[in-house]
Amino acid sequence: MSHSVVIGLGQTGISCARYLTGKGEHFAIADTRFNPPGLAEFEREFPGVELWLGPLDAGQLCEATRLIVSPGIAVSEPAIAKAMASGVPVVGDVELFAYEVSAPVVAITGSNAKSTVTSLVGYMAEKAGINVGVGGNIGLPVLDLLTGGEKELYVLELSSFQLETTHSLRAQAATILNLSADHLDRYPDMLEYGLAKQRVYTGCKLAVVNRGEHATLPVHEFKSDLVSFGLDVPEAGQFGLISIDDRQWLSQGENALIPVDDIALSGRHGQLNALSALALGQGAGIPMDAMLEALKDFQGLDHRCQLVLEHDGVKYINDSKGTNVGATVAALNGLAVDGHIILIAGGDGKGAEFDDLAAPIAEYCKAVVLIGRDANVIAESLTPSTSVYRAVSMEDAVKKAHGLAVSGDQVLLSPACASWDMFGSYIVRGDAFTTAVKEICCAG
Ligand code: UMA
Ligand code: ADP
Repeated sequence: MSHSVVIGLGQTGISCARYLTGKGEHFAIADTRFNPPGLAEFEREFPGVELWLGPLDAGQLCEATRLIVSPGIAVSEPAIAKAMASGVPVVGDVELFAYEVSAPVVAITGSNAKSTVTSLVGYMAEKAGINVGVGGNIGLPVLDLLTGGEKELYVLELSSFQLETTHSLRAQAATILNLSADHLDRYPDMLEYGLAKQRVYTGCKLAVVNRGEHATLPVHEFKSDLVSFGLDVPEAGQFGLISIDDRQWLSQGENALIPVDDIALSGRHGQLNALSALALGQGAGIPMDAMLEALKDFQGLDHRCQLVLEHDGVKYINDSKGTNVGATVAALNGLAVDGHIILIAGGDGKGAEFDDLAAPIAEYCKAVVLIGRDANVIAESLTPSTSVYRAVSMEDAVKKAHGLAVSGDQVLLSPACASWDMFGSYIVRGDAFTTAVKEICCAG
């Protein structure tokens, strides 16, 4: 019997199974793990559906009519690659979503700021009274957005992994917000990683690019509209910053939109994120006045440069979502308090190099407290004059940072690494920081 094979029994796999069941399609599910997270849900919801656990069997996959591959598993995995080579089409959940939607889609990728900008564009649409669905890599599988009827607009955060298996999404507005090293344990080099992200522009109506980062521009032949954002003075039609009577404004060309002091997002990177959201929202037809209202009260998301508390004049900031070097560099530049930051960093570096951390750390940090598996790799990348301390746990790290901090300093958790070597997720890591900060400050 002809059938699709869904690979992966996580959130995506379960959403694909629901979608295929709804369409009355025959399918099987495979997962390389013997006890995948969606197992109990699967057994409850899909009795009778064939399930293959353990190492993928190339023979079985080659007999499928198509493979629907979850983002957590690489399409270069030998059994999948073999099926592909024998002509079996390989798609992902975003591709299935693209077959179904007729409403416009805003597609957002990049190494950092995806979740922030995705939520912000969604919030702008809500402010305008638009019935909007927000999902994707941010945490809600795209196919789950289709339940309950079609929305007027979709705002999707897309990872490079999801884009690899997407061919038909023709976004109304699409962006690569920025590009810095990440996931180099899954890509041979930055070129391949960047090319996966470039797929977001395929067939889009408007490309929104970061004019400060050349790698965000479409590299393939591109005939659609293009608009840029950046922190410099913009040319006509582009988004940027202008000065009026010593006050900085977000602007489109010469058209001043909102003073930077009036937006709730903090830091230079917050301004950049606001500008990209305005460009995307305009491309999707969200009225400007609603977008500007949204900027006044959109505070950002938890675990992204989030103030935990201020104690004895020291600010404790949770940027646990800083999971790569580019994010931590942006957080340091965004806070930009010369010599007053005590940075807690380290974890699983995902194969990255940390050289780009050295300069902003030398400029902004009075000390660095390192945790996790790649602490030594980070320490070796820093300038010799940097004060480096080691900690064995988050509590230990916060204790050391607390001991070093004086009034006017900021203790920043921005690890530049994934959390998996010590914590279940960046959320668990951020919560551990918050708990330790509260306990240590209250005791002290
Ligand atoms: N896995 C196996 N064997 C399999 C299938 C998966 O070992 O056969 C492992 C993967 O290596 C991975 C884990 O299982 O470590 C989860 O993979 P998955 O594809 O089942 O993940 P889902 O639960 O479906 O969640 C995915 C995204 N996860 C990944 O891309 C790893 C979620 O992004 C996303 O929110 C969700 O789909 C809905 O779209 C998470 C993420 O970490 C937040 N994304 C990466 C990032 O942001 O850096 C890309
Ligand atoms: P993503 O979903 O891409 O991981 P998030 O919105 O969750 O992005 O933010 C992740 C981290 O990126 C934040 O913790 C912050 O340190 C950093 N960041 C925020 N804005 C920017 C930006 N414009 N450029 C680079 N890094 C940024």
